[in-house]
Amino acid sequence: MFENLTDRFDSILKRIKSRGRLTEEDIDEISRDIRVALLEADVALPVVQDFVNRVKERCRGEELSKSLTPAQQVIKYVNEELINILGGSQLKITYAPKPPTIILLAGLQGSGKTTTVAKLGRWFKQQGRHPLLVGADLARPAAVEQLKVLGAEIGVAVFSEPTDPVSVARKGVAEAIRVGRDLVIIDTAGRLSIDEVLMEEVRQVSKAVNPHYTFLVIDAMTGQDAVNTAKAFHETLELDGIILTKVDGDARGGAALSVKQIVGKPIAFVATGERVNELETFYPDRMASRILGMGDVLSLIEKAETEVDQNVSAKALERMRSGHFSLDDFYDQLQQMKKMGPLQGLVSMLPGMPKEVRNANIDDADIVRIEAIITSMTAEERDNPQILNGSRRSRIANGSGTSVTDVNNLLKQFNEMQKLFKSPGLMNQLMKSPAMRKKKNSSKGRRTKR
Ligand SMILES: Nc1nc2c(ncn2[C@@H]2O[C@H](COP(=O)(O)OP(=O)(O)OP(=O)(O)O)[C@@H](O)[C@H]2O)c(=O)[nH]1
Ligand SMILES: [Mg+2]
Repeated sequence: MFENLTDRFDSILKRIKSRGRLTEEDIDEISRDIRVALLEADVALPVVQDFVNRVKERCRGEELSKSLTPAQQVIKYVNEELINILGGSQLKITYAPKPPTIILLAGLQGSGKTTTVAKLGRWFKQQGRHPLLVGADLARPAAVEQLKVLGAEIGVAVFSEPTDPVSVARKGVAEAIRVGRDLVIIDTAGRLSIDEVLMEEVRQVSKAVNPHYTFLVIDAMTGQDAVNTAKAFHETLELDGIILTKVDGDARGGAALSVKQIVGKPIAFVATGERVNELETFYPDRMASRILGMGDVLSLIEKAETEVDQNVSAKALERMRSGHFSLDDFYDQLQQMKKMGPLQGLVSMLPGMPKEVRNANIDDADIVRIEAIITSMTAEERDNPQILNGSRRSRIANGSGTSVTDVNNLLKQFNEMQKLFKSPGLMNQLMKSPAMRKKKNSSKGRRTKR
């Protein structure tokens, strides 16, 4: 999701990266570009207008912070406004003090309700809950069967009976109480469009069981239409949140970016594929970072300032600059990076990374492997990786429980990194960050004293 938008923001921000200060014309240009980018992503017009106006106002209104470059400043605003339109903070589920917690799912035909009921069942099960799935979609003969198959796959019981939806829902809740299940997830019939009869049905179901959470399931690929649907449903049902499905097939992300502001309800979960494990809790801030791709340099800097040992970083930076960045330094950096939390996406926080690198995933398992490889080398090898011939490489692979391919890949990556460090652009960017400026000044101070 959001690939197109990420690329657009990338090019907007690249253009202003080298500017010393932003003129009125710069701000107009940025606003225009952001507007086009959001419209292309199929974001609802009022949302776009609000967004652009707010970013513009902030660019104009505020004294440029001394510690940030104009580009970083713009990124900061865009990032904050993105988080804002994505819903601010994450929706947290609170369980009913008197179980079961009742969850009702509604949505258009084919939006992914039944699949999502099962995904949620699995998700809640992982949270230590004991769900019961209730099949109250009696409009389509195969619907209950579909839910039963999914229920069996995730090991969660399914209740249904061939009566009517209201009675199934009611009995489902009673059944949960009877067998000691603390959570009920109700699947309802799909509506082709906003159909009064079916709307009335789901309203009746809702009235009968009085759910703690009502989620609307919408298909991200339907973009603006999805948002209009959501609005109509909200008028009938009082939604608590949105579950956005099929984001795996949506490169634009317009629905995700519009729905909170238009409907007033946040996205609670996103479904990223057909399989039962493809459901994620929705975090507005993480999503904003993902959208900005390179844009998360700011929190990287913030994190680096608070969590990273500045002496180690400064030392590594000096070594990068001098062209002697060894695998020991690399290892130190990994340790620093680990302090900053989940590594996923850390690369994407770095400015100026090519798209391919940005989209590559580094996960924690990779890091464990890299650490094992580096610690299996001798000091000499770490300092001077060029001496790593075939037999040394296979010894290291054996010692670290990895393969020669893993070792080769690491060395290749390391070489690329070294090349990158030698490029003046990146070094300038890093040296401009507040952390490094502070460092430079203090070392200057020491030098004059001496
Ligand atoms: N790629 C992708 N496909 C999905 C996702 N969620 C559901 N699907 C697919 O979308 C189709 C419809 O899903 P269902 O769960 O049956 O949708 P529904 O809303 O229950 O449909 P009705 O009961 O007919 O209204 C199925 O083929 C699912 O496998 C998703 O996140 N990504
Ligand atoms: Mg269904």
